[in-house]
Amino acid sequence: MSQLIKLGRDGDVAIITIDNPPVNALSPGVPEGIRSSIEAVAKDPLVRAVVVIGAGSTFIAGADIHEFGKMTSGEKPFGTLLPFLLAIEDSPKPVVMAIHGQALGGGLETAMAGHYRVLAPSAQVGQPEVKLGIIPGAGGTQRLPRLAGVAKAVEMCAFGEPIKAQEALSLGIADRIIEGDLLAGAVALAREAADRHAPKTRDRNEKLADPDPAIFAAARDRVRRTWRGQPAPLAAIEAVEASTRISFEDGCRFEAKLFGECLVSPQSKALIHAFFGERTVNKIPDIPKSTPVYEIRRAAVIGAGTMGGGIAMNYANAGIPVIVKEATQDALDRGIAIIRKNYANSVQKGRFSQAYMDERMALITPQLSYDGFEQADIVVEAVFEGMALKKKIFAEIDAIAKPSCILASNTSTLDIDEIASATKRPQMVIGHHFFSPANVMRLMEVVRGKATGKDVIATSMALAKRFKKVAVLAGNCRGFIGNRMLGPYGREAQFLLEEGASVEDVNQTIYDFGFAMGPLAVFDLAGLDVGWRIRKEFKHLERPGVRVPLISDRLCELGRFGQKTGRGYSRYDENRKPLPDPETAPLIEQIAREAGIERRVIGKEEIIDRCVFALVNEGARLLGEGIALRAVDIDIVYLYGYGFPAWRGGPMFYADTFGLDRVLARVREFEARHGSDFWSPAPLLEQLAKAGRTFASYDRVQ
Ligand code: T1G
Repeated sequence: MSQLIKLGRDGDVAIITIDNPPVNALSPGVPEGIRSSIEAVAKDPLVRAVVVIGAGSTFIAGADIHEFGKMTSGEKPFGTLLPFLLAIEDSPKPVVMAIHGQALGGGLETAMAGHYRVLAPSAQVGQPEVKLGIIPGAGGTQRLPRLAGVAKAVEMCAFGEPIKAQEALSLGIADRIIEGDLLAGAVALAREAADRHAPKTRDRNEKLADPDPAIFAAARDRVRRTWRGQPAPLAAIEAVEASTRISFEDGCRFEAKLFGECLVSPQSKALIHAFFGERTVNKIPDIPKSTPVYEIRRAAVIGAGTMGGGIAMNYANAGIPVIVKEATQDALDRGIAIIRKNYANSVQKGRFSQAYMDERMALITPQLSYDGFEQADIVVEAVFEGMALKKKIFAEIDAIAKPSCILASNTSTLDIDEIASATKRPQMVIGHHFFSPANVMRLMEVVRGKATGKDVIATSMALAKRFKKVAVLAGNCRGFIGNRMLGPYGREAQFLLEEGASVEDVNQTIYDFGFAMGPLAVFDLAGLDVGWRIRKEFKHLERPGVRVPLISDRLCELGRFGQKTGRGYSRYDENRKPLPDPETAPLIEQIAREAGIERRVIGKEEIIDRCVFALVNEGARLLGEGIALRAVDIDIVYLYGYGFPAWRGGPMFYADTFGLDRVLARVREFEARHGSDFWSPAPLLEQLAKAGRTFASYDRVQ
């Protein structure tokens, strides 16, 4: 019997315990162990019923995702869990599934093969496979509609969100919710059911009759609007729809076919890369899990602007009392009003209750002084992006804050070491770069200065988890990872305009590539004046005679800052809907003429390659410099901070898929045409391409 499965007894009820930490995935040995246990107790006359339960924090979190790569690379054959589940369903003795934590993917499929399911009140069940670019592959699209009905099964399989225990009970997925001792409750039901006929989910067809075709049409429409470029959700709908037309066995065969097609798709490979990437970025080679962290019980934020307000909400949402300091009463009132409005919007949308909002607001203390800062465990500076002002503030808080207080800056571009030089505790200074809106965007760049302590970094990574954010560690350079790469990306978008592409061409092409928004639309959203101020701050770094993008500055000189002024690259109506601006194209033609730039017809492929490979080339450069620990860290930054399509895996993964030799050839082409000031290939890109290697292989040796 595999060590992963333990077989015990409680009188006449057999207890099968799955013990495969950390999440009881259906790794090799687990399905086999459960099956042989079921078959063993079937022959045991003293056993009248069976309970299956997970050890540790959860039931089964699904198939072992690590195994998929081996299947798609041909290292191991496509396995199927179907016979294992039929063995459970056909057990002569009733099988009760006892679920705590999560039953996800193959975990819910296993549970549904049982005859009864009991849930702990906090348990969740779901079919999240589409988030990995696949569909349920072990009968989930056939058994779930039989238990929960067609409409809910379509929603759960096509969109992948888990549901809570109460809803599972009301839908018929769960038979009971057990308050208190889950195992005891499961054993009790098993004993009750021992002499009853055990209902097989596959035979329960009553909920499949006459489904409303609108269910499928509405789901397909929603997929087209919200899951662009991803085939898996449509495949999931097709599979559930099939369950209403064909037999269970044929339905499982059809599901397995669609599952196989999805698993080998580039989208699935990219999404599985992103799944593990999100977990890898947490691991910092020289900062072991045992590194001590500071306890963060009280916080203070300086600046109640867009960023400061959002940052304060993160602390309040994590239950940490937070002071918000501003320089003037007006600014403070404006900032607090925005925080209150953000919470009220969420209450209105039913995301949480008024009571929850009131509790959060009560944790936020607005003020104009530094009173109370001496008790803070962390102070976050979120003021205007100017070095002089930041250094003045860091010197002030350094003098007030207690020695163990972490001093963090939300700067998005400035030198953390120079900011730290304004204090006597550079080891306590770190960058916490949030993304706007800071209470929504999941990414947090944690910027390590040369003196930043490992305990301060470990504390910051742990704090990000409390904020439910994905934190990526970045080295200290101008713009860190994300914004440093955004520079060349934005440059190329503007150069493409100067050379002949239209604003709509560039935005639509990059949108169709899969980004949440085109680059010029993003700049209009963020406000062109933000970049304009930063460029002025770094004017002294411009290289004489080297071409610089001209359009954004010209638009700003005309007061066109983007959405906030109703005009930027595009014009915006009262609902902030972008519209082509008839004055933009002639203005760009004039700028190009004045600069002697020849204009030509530019195709979609060039727009994509110049924007995306500008990201890749700069990414390879900062990876080679060690600013990013791994290529996957760069991918996660772009997925969670810059709207890069997850189903393409991130810029570095995309480059690997495209082939680094072809990427290098394209970069060299652009270098020949546009000069090495912009397109000299990053040494690491050249090195890996020449060696026929990938960024992923580079990560493996890091
Ligand atoms: N397979 C392999 N490893 C897994 C795993 C899985 N299914 N789930 C988690 N891990 C690893 C993860 O990489 C991390 O490793 C550690 O466990 C802790 O995870 C047949 C085909 C369950 C909600 O999509 O959503 O079933 O970094 O940090 O925040 O139809 O993990 O420590 O080395 O995320 O507490 C469907 C995926 C699979 C669920 C827990 N299942 N997992 O979150 O911990 S496809 C899923 C999660 C399938 C069937 C199909 C979350 C979690 P490391 P963690 P957490």
